Amino acid sequence: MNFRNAWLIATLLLATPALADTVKVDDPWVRATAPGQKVAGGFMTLTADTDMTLMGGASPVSQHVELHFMKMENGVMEMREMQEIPLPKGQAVNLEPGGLHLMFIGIKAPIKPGDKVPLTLRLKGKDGKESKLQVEATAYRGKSM
Ligand SMILES: [Cu+2]
Repeated sequence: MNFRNAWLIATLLLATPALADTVKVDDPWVRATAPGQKVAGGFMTLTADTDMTLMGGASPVSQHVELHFMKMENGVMEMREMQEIPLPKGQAVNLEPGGLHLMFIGIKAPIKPGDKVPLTLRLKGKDGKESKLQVEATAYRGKSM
């Protein structure tokens, strides 16, 4: 997806009043890790029914869960941490390999294919109210976009 457009739309929608605070999570998955691997990417599609912001996450399988994005810059793939990811009302935001994603940092034990990985997403509504969303992500060794 085009991140620049996503940010622009998020800005344009700021004037819309908030009604409910729910986020639909589609196809959450985590990339299974090789022995000794300390990080893993987490992916899913998030659709908020009102303007929301993804503030971060937590999981028992890792020390931290960070928000990241990958971007080609001068032919080099760069990964950066984001403080938050806007979830504009009604718009599917894809967390996917090569784009926005969650990063499990400090994996405590190898994540095997088929494992169910519990994940808590931290969300913020437009009124500033924070909420948590429980997600169960399935582990795959590799999965196409
Ligand atoms: Cu990352």
